[in-house]
Amino acid sequence: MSEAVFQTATLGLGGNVGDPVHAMATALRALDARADCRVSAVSRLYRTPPWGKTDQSYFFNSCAQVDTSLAPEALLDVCLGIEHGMKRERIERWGPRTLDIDILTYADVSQDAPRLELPHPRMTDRGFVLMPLADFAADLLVNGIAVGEWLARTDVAGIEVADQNSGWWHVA
Ligand code: A4P
Ligand code: MG
Repeated sequence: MSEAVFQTATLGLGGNVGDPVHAMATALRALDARADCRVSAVSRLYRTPPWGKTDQSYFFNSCAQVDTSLAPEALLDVCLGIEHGMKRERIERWGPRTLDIDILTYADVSQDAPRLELPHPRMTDRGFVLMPLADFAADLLVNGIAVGEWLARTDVAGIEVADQNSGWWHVA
């Protein structure tokens, strides 16, 4: 039997309906419980002003690193399955949601397939992604530039740390 090869992916999680912190924590625990995924780093928990469509509630956001033997599209299927399990209602683009999981990066894969674009096309101009991601991956190169440098170029007004403890996802 051959050993599975594990790759490192990063995820962005967020939500602003119901109990998004519980939803994110449940999603991370579900991923970590799988034999083909291991959650190897989690950011602090952030409270962030709505981006894009601004007349909605504040979001909670976090990022995580996952070591996985799943191919990128299979990891997306797992994440979408978890989202649907949380009964997310997809009403409008950038609108309210209980849980959204984006695959930010997968190893050094770069692809623009519509079903899965990597790196995530909007991650480099979103403070609510870059700030949590920089907690554990400030040196990760995205499109040739480090996450910490992308963050320095980005507006982070109004973003607050809601929980300093990166173990929040074990208890929420
Ligand atoms: N898809 C393609 N590439 C990817 C990828 N790298 N990761 C496809 C995940 N999915 C990817 O996703 C629609 C489809 O995109 C998926 O089925 C997958 O095949 P979606 O999440 O339902 O799309 P969306 O959310 O309507 O649009 P978009 O642009 O993905 O929105 P985002 O980026 O998810 O942003 N403000 C704050 N403060 N915090 C937030 O978390 N989130 C959003 C939504 C807006 N404003 C926010 C926040
Ligand atoms: Mg999305």
